[in-house]
Amino acid sequence: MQNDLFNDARDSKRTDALLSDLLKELPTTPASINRTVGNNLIVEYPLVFDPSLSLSVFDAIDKTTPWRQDQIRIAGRTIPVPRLQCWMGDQHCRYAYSNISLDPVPWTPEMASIRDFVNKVADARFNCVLINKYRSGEDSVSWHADDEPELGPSPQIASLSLGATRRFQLKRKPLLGLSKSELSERVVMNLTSGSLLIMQPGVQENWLHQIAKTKVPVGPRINLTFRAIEGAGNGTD
Ligand SMILES: O=C(O)CCC(=O)C(=O)O
Repeated sequence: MQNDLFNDARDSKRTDALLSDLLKELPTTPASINRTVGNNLIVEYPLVFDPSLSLSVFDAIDKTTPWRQDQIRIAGRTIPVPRLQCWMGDQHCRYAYSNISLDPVPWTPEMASIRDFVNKVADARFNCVLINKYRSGEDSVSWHADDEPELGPSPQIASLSLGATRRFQLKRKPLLGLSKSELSERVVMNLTSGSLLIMQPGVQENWLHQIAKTKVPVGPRINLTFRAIEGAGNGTD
């Protein structure tokens, strides 16, 4: 991906300053749509970054993130996680999921500016972020909830998407007492570049989500899921 917004930025320090200035000027109450899923709420901000800024932010993140190719063990086999990722956050934000245990890399100046912006929009104190890069339609994440114990009993999660549009699907967790029709409910949202979703408390307790593989040719996509790990700082280090 290429764009010209930062062409006058001669070095990376200047690029950070430009990005941080641009983000400070953005409205922190952008247009939003409330989407109810069962008794829970997802607030969708379809365009927090315009297309040109989305491209610039994509490029800045892509260049400055120390991407990792993690491996997971499934049924006795070790396979690469089908996306690149990086766990970034305050010093004490250790995180474990699917048998992967992650120590955070420190905030890059670019990601710290984005975190501050997202914290203002969501009125939150996110102190860590899982950065994912889906290189093509072959990359994916299967059904799961962001409900690890370190996120607390009822986490709020913010998800910012950049690059190719991908389908975000939700289905109910198979909880006792749900009817057949509730269990067959599906919600589908197309996550476009520059959009932000705030999954409010309740969503992770009751719903699973996934980004499925697709055979439709799609370009790369970066997704940031901001989280707060309790007792691990207030999102400012
Ligand atoms: O890429 C997305 O939109 C979702 C990412 C996700 O669910 C996760 O990282 O937990």
